[in-house]
Amino acid sequence: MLENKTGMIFGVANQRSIAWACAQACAAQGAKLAFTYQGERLKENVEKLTKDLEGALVVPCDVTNQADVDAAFQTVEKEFGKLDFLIHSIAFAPKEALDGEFVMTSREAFTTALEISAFSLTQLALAATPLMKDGGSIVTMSYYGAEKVVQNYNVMGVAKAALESSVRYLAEDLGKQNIRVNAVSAGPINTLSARGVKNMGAMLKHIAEKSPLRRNVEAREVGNTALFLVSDLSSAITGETIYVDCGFNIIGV
Ligand code: 0WD
Repeated sequence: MLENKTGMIFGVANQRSIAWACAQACAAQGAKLAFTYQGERLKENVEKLTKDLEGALVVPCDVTNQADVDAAFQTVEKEFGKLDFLIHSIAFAPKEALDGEFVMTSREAFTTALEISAFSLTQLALAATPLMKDGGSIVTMSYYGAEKVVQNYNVMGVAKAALESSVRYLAEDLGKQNIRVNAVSAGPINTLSARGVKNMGAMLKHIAEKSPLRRNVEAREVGNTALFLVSDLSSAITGETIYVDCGFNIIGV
């Protein structure tokens, strides 16, 4: 499905990362992939995970550093010549902001969370556009806390609301170049980032009881949806937020 396509994947931290599930789904369909890692602490993880993927590139990229972003895209242009898709699976908020009341969010925590978790999509979309010569597809990861209050999700919910809105504005801007932009709103999955959210265990239990499918989503299922969105099977879908949450979002009382 993705033979002769090249993709860039942001946000692999370890084998549990949603980005890694996306990478596995895309690699299995023949995509050639470039991975970015944030800082030296994650370099070894990403290199080990990707060592058996033929032709995979691994480049550093902390999105708070524009020089890193520029260098990463230059390397991809040099090695791959073009880009067909980009998967953005990055988020961060200081730990203290993910506990207690939202009203206590500091200016610094707000700015950091919004910069890394929301602005980075626009930043990466702008850098990717010149490489998407035959059109392209950009996918990001969101969460239900963007639209409803989820205890302790706090400023990350506000960042995800900004992210989902950015998806719509980017879809309009880039549609003229046949570049599609979509979000996947994933149900909670026990990853490194998720462990930063308090009461994750209780949340997983609640969803397993209340969602229509009576279970939690697996990273593999989010990866498969990302694969659909970067493939030509979704060629008329842009600006959307697609739920991959075992149906939890449709439930009222
Ligand atoms: O329940 C979940 N796990 C859900 C996650 C449900 C719904 C959505 N998501 C979202 C997250 O908010 C995020 O946007 O999916 C995305 C991926 O999250 P993940 O796979 O759950 O978490 P993780 O494996 O930790 O990957 C996120 C990575 C970072 O990992 P750590 O944990 O080291 O912060 O985002 C990257 C980093 O690799 N990251 C950055 N990358 C570049 N520059 C930066 C940065 N400044 N900051 C964080």
